Amino acid sequence: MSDIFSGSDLQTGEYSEALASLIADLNAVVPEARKAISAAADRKAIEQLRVQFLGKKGRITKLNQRLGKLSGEERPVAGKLLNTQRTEITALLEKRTAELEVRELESRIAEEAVDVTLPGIRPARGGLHPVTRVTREIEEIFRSMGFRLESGPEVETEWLNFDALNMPEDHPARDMQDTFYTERGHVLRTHTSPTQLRSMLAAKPPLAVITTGKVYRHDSDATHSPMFHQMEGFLVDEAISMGHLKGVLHEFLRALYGPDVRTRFRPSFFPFTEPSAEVDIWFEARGGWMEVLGCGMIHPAVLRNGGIDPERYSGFAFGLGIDRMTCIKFGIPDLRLLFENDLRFLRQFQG
Ligand code: 2NL
Repeated sequence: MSDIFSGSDLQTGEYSEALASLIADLNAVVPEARKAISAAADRKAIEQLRVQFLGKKGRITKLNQRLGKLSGEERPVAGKLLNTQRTEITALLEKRTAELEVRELESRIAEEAVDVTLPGIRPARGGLHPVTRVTREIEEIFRSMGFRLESGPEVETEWLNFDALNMPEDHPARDMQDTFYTERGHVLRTHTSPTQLRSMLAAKPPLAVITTGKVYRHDSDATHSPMFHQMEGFLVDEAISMGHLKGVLHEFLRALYGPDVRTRFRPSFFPFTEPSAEVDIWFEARGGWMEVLGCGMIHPAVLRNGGIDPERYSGFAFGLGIDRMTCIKFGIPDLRLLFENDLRFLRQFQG
């Protein structure tokens, strides 16, 4: 509809110079607008074109002002034509705007599209610390033999940590050099034995209990850390002998190191057991015996401190360093590696 004027609207078929030139200009506007609007690339360009053609100082307004120069007869004809052209341009602008909106929406949808067939990002998987793994393994072995697991406080009374275990005031382990003292009469437990005593004091025999946890000693080198992990266990009932001790520990070491493990009991000394022994296992690869735990028959004085009558009951006890056990199991050369939490080290034990 670029040329919609027809002379038949006028009575005479003749019209003025002013009308002729206005009609010519008007008829030129729509094709021009059509071309510009179809080329508009975005809504900002559309807005500029709207101002340029329909705005207060726009092309149509300027043409509108020329109506004043026409005769009363010609004016409505040209006015009608002008309105038609304005409507036409408005429609073109609207159509283009709608097109651009669709295109914008399409490109946004394309941009935001999620390819659900892409493989996901694998979450980093954590793993248990080797000490935790060995702790759980040991706990499970003893649980299967009927021992129950108990835990206790890491700040203990000097009495439970030392005196009750037959380690009197002048015992070398009580030296400030070896033990962390906290408030009066309290220490960071130097072994898990005080928790074992708590178990004795809390229940009557028969008792079969193990304890695992952190213990503290003022010591630090390749084979000693100021905090380390210990596991202890004891069994008290009537007529418990060294034979029961050997049987339980042999079964434990077979479960932990395999059915072919060779064990050796050597006499030793601990203040809280009598007699006392140390247990070695044979390491084929290293061609030697290796000490893995200490044990013995619970000293009668210790049983009494645990509220148990040594005339009626007897029992055995044992203890081992879990960190040392972990190093032996995995061939770790320096105990301190266990406490540095270097992920390059720890990742080797994921599984
Ligand atoms: C070792 C040796 C041992 C015990 C711990 C114990 C506990 C009570 C009574 C008697 Cl309540 N004994 N514990 C006995 C013998 C040895 O540990 O080499 N530990 C790392």
